[in-house]
Parts: sequence; C-alpha cells; structure tokens
Amino acid sequence: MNMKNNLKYLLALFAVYSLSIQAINSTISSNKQTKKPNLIVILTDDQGYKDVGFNGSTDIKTPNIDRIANEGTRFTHGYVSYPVCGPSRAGLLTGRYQDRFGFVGNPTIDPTVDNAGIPKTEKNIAEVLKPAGYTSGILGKWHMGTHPDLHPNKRGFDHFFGFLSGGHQYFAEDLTINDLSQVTKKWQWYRTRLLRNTTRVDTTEYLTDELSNEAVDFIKREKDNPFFLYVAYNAPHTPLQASKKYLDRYSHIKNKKRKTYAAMVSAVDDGVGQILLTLKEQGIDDNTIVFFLSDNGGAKNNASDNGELRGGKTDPFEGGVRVPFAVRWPSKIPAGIDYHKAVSSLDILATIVGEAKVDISKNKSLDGVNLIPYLTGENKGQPHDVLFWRSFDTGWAASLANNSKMINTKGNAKLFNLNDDIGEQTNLLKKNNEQNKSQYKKQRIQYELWNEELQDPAFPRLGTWDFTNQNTNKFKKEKLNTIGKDDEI
Ligand SMILES: [Ca+2]
Repeated sequence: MNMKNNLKYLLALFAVYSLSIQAINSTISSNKQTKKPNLIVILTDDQGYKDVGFNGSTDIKTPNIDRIANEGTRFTHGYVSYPVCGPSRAGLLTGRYQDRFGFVGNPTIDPTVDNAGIPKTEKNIAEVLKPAGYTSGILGKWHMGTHPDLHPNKRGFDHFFGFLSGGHQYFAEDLTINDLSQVTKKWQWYRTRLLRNTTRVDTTEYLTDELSNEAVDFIKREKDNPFFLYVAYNAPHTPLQASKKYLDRYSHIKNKKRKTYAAMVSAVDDGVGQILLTLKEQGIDDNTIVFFLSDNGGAKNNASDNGELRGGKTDPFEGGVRVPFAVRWPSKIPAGIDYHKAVSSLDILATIVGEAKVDISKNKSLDGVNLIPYLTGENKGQPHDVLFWRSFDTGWAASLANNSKMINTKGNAKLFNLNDDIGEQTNLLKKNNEQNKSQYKKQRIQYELWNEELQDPAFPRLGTWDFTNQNTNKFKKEKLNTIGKDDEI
C-alpha cells in the first residue's frame, strides 16, 4: 500500500469512525431526551410563608432554597390541601383531596391500628410511579401510619430512612426509645431511634444533616434509574433545636426562639444546596424536577413568620394554607418566573405523571393537574377554577375561586377579595352588597357539592391513644358534621 492509498484508507477509516461517534452521540442524546424525569419533593414542616428569601425574608438567609425559585418558578399563590401536617401530606402524596378517603386529621401513632393512614384503596406517588420503572425513597417524616402494613416499604417506597410519627427530637443522643410500642406518655414518640427501612439504627448527627446526607447518597445511588425522592424534613417543626454550626449564623437575632428557628431553616437550606450540587455532579440536573414547599403555614409555637398573611397552622386563612412553594426543572421550565395563579400541592403527582407519561387511566381521578404546560406558557388558563378546604374536626369550610376566598366557621360567613386584601381583613359580606352575597352563595354551593363527595373520618386521630391499654381500635365514626347549613350572611 503506497502513501496515497494509506491516506485514503485512513480518511475512510476516520469517516466511518466519525459516523459511528455521531450515531453514538445521537443515541445518547435521544436517550437523554426520552428518559423519564426524576422527581424530588423537598417538604419542610410548619415553615412560615415569609421564611424564605424568595418570599422576602430579611433575617433568615436561604440562598439554596432561593435557587429553586430563581432558576425555576416561584409560586406566589401556592397552596396545600390542609393547614396541618398529616392531611396535607396525604393530599400531596395521593394528588387527591384527603377527605375523599376520610383522612381528616393527624392519625394516631398507635402501632396496633391498621387503618390510621392512607387506605390501600388509594395510590401514593411512589405506588403510581413504580410500574413506570421508578425507584422511590422517603427520608424523614412519614406520618402516614405506624402499623407495619402502612410502613413506607409497604406503600411503594423502596427506601426509607426516618421516623413514622409526626415530629421528632433533633439530637442523636435524645433518640433513646427503641419502638413505638414502648411509649408510655405523650410526645415520647419523638424520641424513637431512626429507622432504615424496618431496622432501628443509631445516628450521630443533627437530624436535618442526617436526612440531607441520606438524600445525597440516594441520588448518587439511583442516578441511572428514574427516581422519586421525598425529602420530608421535620424542620422547622417543634421542638426548637439547632446545632451550634447553624446557631452561630444567627447570633445577632436576640429572640431565642426566632434564632433557633432561623438556624433550623438554615440547616434545611444547606441540605437543599447539597441536593442541587449532587444533581449537577451526577449529570442529572436538567432532567430532575425539584419541588420545594412547606406542609402548612407557620405555626404559632415555632416563631415562624407568615408575613402579611392572616393566621397560621390550623387556620382556614391564608397563613394556614398558602405556603412557600417553588419548582425547578432546567430543561423545561424557564428561569426566574413568578407564577401568580393558584396552584396546589395536589398538582405534584399529576405533574410527574403527565411528564413521565404514566398511564393512570385505571386509577381514581386526581384533583391535581400537570403544572408544566402552565409554567411554559403553553396553557394560558388557570390550573384550578376553585380550591377547597374542609376541617371536619373543627368545623370550618373554605374555598378560593379567582382570588375570592369564602370561609365559613360553624355558620359564621366571610368573604375576602385577595386581590386587594391579602391579609383577609375586610369581610365583604359586612358591606351589604348583593354582588358579594351572590358570590358567597355561589362558592358555598360549589363547596356543598364537593363536600358530598367526601368521607367521614376513617380512623382515630392523634390524641385518642389510650396509653394504658392502647385501645384505639374502639374508635367509632363520628356523624358527618353540618358546617354551613345555617349560614348567616
Ligand atoms: Ca406541619
């Protein structure tokens, strides 16, 4: 072979090589495009609406949480389906109003009660995504039942690291109870040792740090699978406890409760930073949808700040149900957008189902919608004509339609226009205006129709556990209440 032929041969070889590389690149790129998106839901507990930088916090710095909003969408009108932990989480996880299946309050943590959680007739996000090839993990607070049959591993989650009840002590040395069956007095369940799946484990670090480290490990381990990671921080729920590392950042805050609360939020923020960094390092940043929100508004006992919003945790007012809420998905959602139409935690399941193209035609119908077309501008409408809230135990009803907020508390009627009264200070029904009365009646009728679809309480709630003989199975169903039948306008 002479030199000319050699050159021809080499050029031909190079052409074949280039074509192969192109083909490989194109296959990789098409795999990337068609790979189902990962979903991470970072949920905080009892965090105030204003206690993130992206909602205007001045004393608490949350640069990492803010990245989710700044590099994605900030929801100014982001709602949860109930202003208390348990029901709110049941709504988020199923994408359905939790009262549809009788989840009206925080479930008892009596481990002998096999129905105090999400019933088997409902599917949570992990269960919905499993047939589509997803691996799911939950870190932190479960609160969806303590009976072995209701354990996260029995409810679609491949990996669980955390605790089953509704709150927890933050320092490892305080986790001394081996099992819920050993609890003899109220709140002692906050001291159970953590569980890795069904095994009790000893830990050494501040709880929020433990959960963040686990999130990093999960992402690294599962990066090649489509995954759902539910990071259910119990911070900044009481007890107010923070480690020195975070307290030192807020030595200038004089109020001790607020200082500790700020430090607890700061620990979560560090965790969010670790999660975002890991996604980038593992090359799955673009293909991962990250939601951040709180499970209800700031509580009265944890020094949280709901800003201009009225009330807080447990209330039908905005301070109870409107929460810090943002989503980031670099490959699809434009950066730095504020979205002002009402969205709900109920939308999270519908969003991943829509984007991962999971067939749920045989499942019960969802109350949430896929938010992505609204966030890309493809759909100019509003995700929800109306959102509803019902508190069976305390007897109030509420709805929101085009920023018109209806509240009824045992017959006491209120109507607010959030467009110019975000603090719900002016009850428009006091103005003796026919238009306002008719708007109220319209929302009440809508509410009653929705209420007809709901169920009575399905299980005993927290506080009904008799510690002496743990006899909550004697729970009897209450009669359906009749809130709002005698509205006085
Ligand atoms: Ca909560």
